[in-house]
Amino acid sequence: MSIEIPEGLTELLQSFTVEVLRNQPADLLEFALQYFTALKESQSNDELHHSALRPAKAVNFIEEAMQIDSENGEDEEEDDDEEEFVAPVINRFNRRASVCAEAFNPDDDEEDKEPRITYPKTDEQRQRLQEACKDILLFKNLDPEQMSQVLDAMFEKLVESGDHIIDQDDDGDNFYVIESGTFDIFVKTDGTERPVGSYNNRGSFGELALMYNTPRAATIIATSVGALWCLDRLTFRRIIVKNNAKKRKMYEAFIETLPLLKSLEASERMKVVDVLSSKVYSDGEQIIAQGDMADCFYIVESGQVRITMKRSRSKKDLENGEVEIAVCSRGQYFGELALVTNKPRAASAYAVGSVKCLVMDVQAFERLLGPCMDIMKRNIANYEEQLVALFGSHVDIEDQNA
Ligand code: 1OR
Ligand code: 1OR
Repeated sequence: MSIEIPEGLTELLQSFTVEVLRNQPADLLEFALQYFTALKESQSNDELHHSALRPAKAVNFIEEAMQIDSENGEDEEEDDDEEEFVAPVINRFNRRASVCAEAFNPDDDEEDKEPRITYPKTDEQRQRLQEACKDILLFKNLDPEQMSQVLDAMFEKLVESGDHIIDQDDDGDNFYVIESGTFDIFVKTDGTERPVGSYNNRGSFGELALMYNTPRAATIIATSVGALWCLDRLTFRRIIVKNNAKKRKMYEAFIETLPLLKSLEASERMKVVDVLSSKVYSDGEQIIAQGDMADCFYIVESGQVRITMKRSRSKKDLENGEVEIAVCSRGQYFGELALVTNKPRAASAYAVGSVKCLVMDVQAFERLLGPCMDIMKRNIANYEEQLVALFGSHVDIEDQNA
């Protein structure tokens, strides 16, 4: 007995299976319903426009990334056969039929339709990549599916000392995560370029041009051999910028209430939200260790944070161990002192109960919180006074690290 397989059945089921595996839906039936409804709709639309289902084009994703904000929506025809693939079925869950160059609208909550980029990686590469990305603040609020898409899309770039990774005023192509190496940051103002900071074997850069569609705001030059992980503009915008839109909605009201940020314009406060990420700590967990080098600034979102100092060497009557010197609660900040003074952490910080903090890296702190420096410096001056009151004699904050 021979059973005829209807034309298209295999492709249809294959595409559906691929989407199921990619999306891992909790409710398979519901997913199927949505999938086939969307498929039917897209077919009807296509018929309406007299365009039959046809192979979509794969793209050089990096080039596409560069085109995202251009007005040219007709770049569907690429000649490179090697980069061509046959789109299984047009559907709204994954691939769109053509590569069009519309600007990304982060408020667009529709299921994303962008092509997914995957650079195959060995286990060893993936492990290194995960290690490099584990403390990247911009990735902290991503859900596991978004994070896995980001990791898939990243590719490795080895650099030599002296390489210009980014030149100020260029267009933005990639976001970079540092796996290893040291990098200097230069900013040009009025034609004069000056060093404003550096990265030392950790951190990330290159987010601003991609987030705000602006020219590169600084030049980044490698000062050693190094390895970077790059994330193309398109994936960055599709995932990180979309996530930022959610973050803005979540934190806008809270950020408005912070006395520290009062001197910032509303738009500057939103930029602060863009670079903040939320970190959760469990009861007793150490957030900051006295004496460590500093690279983050913290605002308490919920719970309480205990600030402690090690026993002063100059006072014999204190017990060995740590003395509580302050408690920070919702809306208060900590971890600014080491960033302002460029010294190691003056105290330790521990979660009391479950704690949520908004965290910002040192470069963003310096870039965005300049106008808030007066408030912080006034508080720092108070620390010195409190130190005298608590320890009974004048002890310089720096001595605490000895
Ligand atoms: P980008 O896409 O503009 C250059 O490309 C990158 O340098 C930028 O994103 C940031 O990730 C990074 N001002 C501007 N960009 C900076 C700065 C910075 N530091 C790092 N980048 N400032 C220095 C703060 C330590 C402010 C200087 C006035
Ligand atoms: P950091 O970067 O040095 C520890 O990391 C943080 O604890 C520090 O920034 C401050 O944000 C925070 N002295 C020093 N650091 C303090 C103090 C403090 N209070 C909070 N921090 N005080 C004087 C010492 C007795 C405060 C007394 C209320």
